[in-house]
Amino acid sequence: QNPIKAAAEKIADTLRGEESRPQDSVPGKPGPVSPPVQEPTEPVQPLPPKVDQHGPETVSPTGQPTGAEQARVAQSGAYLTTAQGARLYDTDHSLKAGPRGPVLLQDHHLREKITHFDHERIPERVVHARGAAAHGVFQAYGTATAVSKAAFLAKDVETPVFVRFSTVLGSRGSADTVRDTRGFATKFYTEEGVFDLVGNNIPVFFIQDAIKFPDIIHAGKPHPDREIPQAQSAHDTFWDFVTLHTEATHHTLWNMSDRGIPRSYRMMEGFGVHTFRLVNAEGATTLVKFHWKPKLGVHSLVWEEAQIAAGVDPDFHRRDLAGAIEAGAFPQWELGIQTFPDTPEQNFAGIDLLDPTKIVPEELAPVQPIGLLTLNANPSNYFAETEQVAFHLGHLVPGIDVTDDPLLQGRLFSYLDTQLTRLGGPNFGQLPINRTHAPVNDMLRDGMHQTAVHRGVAPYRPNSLDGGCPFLAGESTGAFVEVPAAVAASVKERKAPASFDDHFSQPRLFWLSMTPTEREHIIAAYTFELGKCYEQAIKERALLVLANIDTELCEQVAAGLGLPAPAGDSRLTDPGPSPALSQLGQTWPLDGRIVGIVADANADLDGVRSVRQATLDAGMVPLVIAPAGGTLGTDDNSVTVQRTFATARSIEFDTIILAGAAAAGTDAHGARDAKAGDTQPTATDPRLLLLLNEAFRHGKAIGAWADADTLMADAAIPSGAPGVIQGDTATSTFEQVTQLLGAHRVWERFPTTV
Ligand code: HDE
Repeated sequence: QNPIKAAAEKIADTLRGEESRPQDSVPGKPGPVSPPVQEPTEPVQPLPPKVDQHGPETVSPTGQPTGAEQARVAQSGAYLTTAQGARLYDTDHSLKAGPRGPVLLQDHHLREKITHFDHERIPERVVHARGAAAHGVFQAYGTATAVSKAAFLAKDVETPVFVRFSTVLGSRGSADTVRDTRGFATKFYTEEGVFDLVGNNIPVFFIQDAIKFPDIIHAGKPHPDREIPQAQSAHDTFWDFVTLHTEATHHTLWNMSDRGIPRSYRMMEGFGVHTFRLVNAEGATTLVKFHWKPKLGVHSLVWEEAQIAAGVDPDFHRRDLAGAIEAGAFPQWELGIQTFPDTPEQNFAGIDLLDPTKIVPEELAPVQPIGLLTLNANPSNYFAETEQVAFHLGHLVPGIDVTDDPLLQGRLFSYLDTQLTRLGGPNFGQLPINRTHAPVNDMLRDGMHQTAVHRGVAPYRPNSLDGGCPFLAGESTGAFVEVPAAVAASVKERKAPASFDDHFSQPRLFWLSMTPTEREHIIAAYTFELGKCYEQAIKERALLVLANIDTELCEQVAAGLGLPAPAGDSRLTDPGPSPALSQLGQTWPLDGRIVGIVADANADLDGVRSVRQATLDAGMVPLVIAPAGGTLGTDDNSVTVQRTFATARSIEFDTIILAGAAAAGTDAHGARDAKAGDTQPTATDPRLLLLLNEAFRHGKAIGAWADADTLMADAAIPSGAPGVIQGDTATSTFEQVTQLLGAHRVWERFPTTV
């Protein structure tokens, strides 16, 4: 058989059938990790779509695949065709008058191919353009039924979800690890219709009124003249605005904290930000704030890592999410609610619940878990799913309603409006990723990109010609009925309530809740960002703002900028800390963490194999790093190299373990310097020293099971430094390193200057 034809048929088979998929490795319900964690970047058969990928219509309510419907629609049959299905025999040459002749206008395939390509792009999101997403399932605990009648919150109900994470400021091709807020938007395909929870990883916002949104975004985006800097807040217009508009102080402080540079989307909290109103089956209402709590804990990069990653691996977060899911280390979050009585004041413990620049400390209103989110499948097509998904706060289900938060109210308008431009018309709800899983019977008709074939003659109500169909539902038949919340009689005016005026007490609460290490990072972040501003007046104004938060913060940043600190504000109060705001001090699961094992041909390869296995057994990913690629050891018992000194950079690893002789630093010379027949050890490869030095400065555990003193000294790692393990055996080294990993970093090494 013709080999090309055979290959084409094989691809077609893969696209067609579930049979070729290994059933035991199909991502399924939340539960034990399956399949065992593997290196995410190793190519895994079958050809796409792979077992970790699903289209929106291939996932059942329980997250199980239901068939490759999506692939069949877009790609059926083994042969390349035109859009009309005519089979093609050549797609490499345009139709010409002779081999050297002019191209003929009648070449439909040429024109169709180029024309479609010319129109492949759609406008990127005006904010949150850069994103990564995954499919999953939400399993309700049933604990919310006392406060909400939403069907998907009832005990053990499983609802398919699609979650898109994003950065706010950067363009679609910008780097993942910039200092910014992250979006955390979740689409629940419930049986009562779609519910979208469109949140961020920071619980407060820059502004209190939607009318200020264009201002903050224009200030944060690149300067309009030269269009620099990309995806950064470290520039004059951003700091100009946030220092003049002091309601931005709280969010800016969170951005300057470690929350602005998450380690992974899997390790971020999510917040609904606004207060929402829940309604139970009896019609009683409760005000709530939504929280997503990651099972892996809340972890961050250090600033130097974030900067290195932006160059070395701009897709750092996107890769991490897809890789973890592909490896079977499914990320999980608990959804929780803080509940508040729905009183006319809409105020709790003196905090205005309609002010989106305020949190309610968890110590005052604990977060009560109501369900578990598991992301268990990667999208099959970035554009069709991640790019075309359209979230909207107005996508509500019975049991969940909005409040009068002026920021929320403006958002209710904005999302539909922007999607009309971005997705080219009013029918984007028919795109597979946006389609509800509930029956639809609307009277919306026609428009650009209409793909539904509506029947009947009477798309209006009342009608008799279609027998009065469709009918109106009532509350007992599942209608979404707005809560008849009272609106205080008032006059029309452009004003904010007096309770929105306090812009500093909660930033101070945040600052006072930080550990010394976290404070050091905040000081460094302000010093960096303001140091990138040109205008002296902006820096001085920023220091005045900081003086209203904390005297030490202001003085330290002023010292870094080389400016006098303005006098501290004598009215600073001590609201007391909220320990829940700090990221430090706990021990967290290790799922999906990356263990770098440095080895060379002379290393203790049995030890390397045992550390690899122990890493896999612990649900982590081992990556062997060697001077050059290929394998180490003899053919029948070799170790595969996954990273070389040229491709490994410390940011990728949560810990570095040096194997046997490699640890001595005598033979870990680079492929770059090595020559065939070398017998004498050469100097240690500077890239290995850099790897170790960076891992050390970034607070990562380092282990070795041979004498590594010289190597450590060469890498400027002080002898006896915390978190540097000199083990006797591979196993004991691994065990000690693992103990340290649970705390995320070796915090005793901070404060440093990174
Ligand atoms: Fe958004 N926001 N936003 N936002 N937002 C958009 O909608 C807007 C705000 C958030 O992955 C846009 O479809 C206004 C707060 C996320 O597709 C746009 C205001 C929070 C995403 C828009 C806000 C968010 C968006 C751009 C002030 C956290 C990405 C493209 C009133 C609670 C969703 C789009 C995705 C996207 C408007 C404030 C979160 C322009 C006017 C507060 C996660 O409609």
